[in-house]
Amino acid sequence: MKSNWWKQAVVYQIYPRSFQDSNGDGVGDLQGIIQRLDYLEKLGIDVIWLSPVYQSPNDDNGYDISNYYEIQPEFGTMEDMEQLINEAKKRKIKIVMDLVVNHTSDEHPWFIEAKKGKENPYHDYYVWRDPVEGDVPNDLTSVFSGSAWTFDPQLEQYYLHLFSKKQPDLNWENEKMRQDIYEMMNFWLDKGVGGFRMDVIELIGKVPDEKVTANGPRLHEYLQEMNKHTFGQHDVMTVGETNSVTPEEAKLFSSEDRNELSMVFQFEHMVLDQQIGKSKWDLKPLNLTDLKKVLSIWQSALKDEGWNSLFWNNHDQPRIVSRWGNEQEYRVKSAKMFAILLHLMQGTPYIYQGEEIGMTNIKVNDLSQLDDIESINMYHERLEAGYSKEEIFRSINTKGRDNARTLMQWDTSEQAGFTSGQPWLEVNENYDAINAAQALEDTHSIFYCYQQLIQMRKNNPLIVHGDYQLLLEDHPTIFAYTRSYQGETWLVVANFSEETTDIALSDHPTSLVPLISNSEKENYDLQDLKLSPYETFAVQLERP
Ligand code: TEU
Ligand code: CA
Repeated sequence: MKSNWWKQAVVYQIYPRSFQDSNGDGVGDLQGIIQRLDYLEKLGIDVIWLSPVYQSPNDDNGYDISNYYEIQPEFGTMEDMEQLINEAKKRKIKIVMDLVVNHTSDEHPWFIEAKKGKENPYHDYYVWRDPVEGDVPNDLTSVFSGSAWTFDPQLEQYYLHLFSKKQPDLNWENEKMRQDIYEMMNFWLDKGVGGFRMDVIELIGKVPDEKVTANGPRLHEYLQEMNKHTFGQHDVMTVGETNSVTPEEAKLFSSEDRNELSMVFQFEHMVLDQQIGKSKWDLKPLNLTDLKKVLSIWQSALKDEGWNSLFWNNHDQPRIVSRWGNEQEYRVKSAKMFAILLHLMQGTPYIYQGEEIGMTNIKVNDLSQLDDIESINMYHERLEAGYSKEEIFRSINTKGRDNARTLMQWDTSEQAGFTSGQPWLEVNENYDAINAAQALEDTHSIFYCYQQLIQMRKNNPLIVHGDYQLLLEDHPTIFAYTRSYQGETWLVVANFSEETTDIALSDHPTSLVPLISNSEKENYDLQDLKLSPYETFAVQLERP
């Protein structure tokens, strides 16, 4: 029987490389995560989404898997993994694995076999095409720059890779391949994992000859088959990463009666600061009314059918407080604004490591400081295309994925307490002011704002089930909405700007004690609101 427990849950994403090193080799690991479970229990989260920890050559930091059944040695052993699952379980925390099955590493045995010959039984596990007029089969491109096709001179064929050339796409039309994937998923379910985050799962139905990548014709057939043969037999959660999904398509993935997934990550709000029709690197300022409109559409669309995930951050996105808040003067206030706005919406919230202490982007100005293949490939591609280094690094410092991958900042000791050795990536120098130890000491820290929001979700069914209604939709700097459930109504108001904003909200009580806020005010007069920069609060308008 499905309990839909994940509708009340809050998820914390860990990027293991950067979370906590336990053995001084400068790379985060599983024992390091185990050491920090008490911290996560204090925060109050219910689930850890663990970015990939399987064996990988790390071309894309683990999103290129060479063995789904073995733990990456630098992260630890299978025993460490089993210990993490059990130690988390003791704290009522589930471990959700990152399932990367759109592609494998080119060092996976399947691909090594596939390259041996067209007759090899594993050859058809991947997507191979003959040259067309001596060139690539078509103009499909990789997310990481360049063509999505790489030529294998032995086979005299191209293979498809929508990401790096070391990440060959799997051919989901091959039933035996699908069965092997399901067998692997059941291996992890039998270990007691709490579910899966499914990497670029919208791509597994691709039809390369028609240049169809997302939402291919058999996508939902595969997901229903996967559900039936694996997680559908367990009371676990699944979340699909679907970069291009629309609200209507999201219902196809997450409506309960379709027996596919629990929810999906939609990215419509995550592209509002890039020039339309261009790439993430082509920047434009965020327009708040666009953000209000997009998030509200998703709140309403999935109100009765499907389920929302709620996030500002992940390992691919820049830090929200730097991106759309103010990482200097108003860092704490703007970080709390993002937390309150998101966590009082309907859906399952995701906290990315460091978000709960207001970690920021990092400034780089040289290629040697980059780790992420996406940024490095863009650097070379755009330098060749004539972009200036200044333009390139403005884009990378604004949107590069390394911004999210700097070391978790634990305290003011060397390397922010992340490692006793030389870290794999440089630490953000602001760790002396921004770190978990300082946050735990400060009752007004961002950490305790998240802790309060997580506790509110557990104590108030209105947050999970309440109807959402946007207010002042055209207001350029105020983001305000209500949540209503069984006769109770909450009002959430944020001054999403650096200007002091005065507003009057029609005929409401004039003195309301905030349920939560990022200010010291003891009550709010809704008929005469003077909101300081990033000031945010929630009040109860009507009692049940
Ligand atoms: O991301 C999918 C994807 O398209 C990302 O590359 C992301 O949307 C983009 O970088 C934003 O600029 C998933 C994983 O989250 C990512 O870390 C992997 O690199 C990618 O798939 C390939 O596995
Ligand atoms: Ca380590």
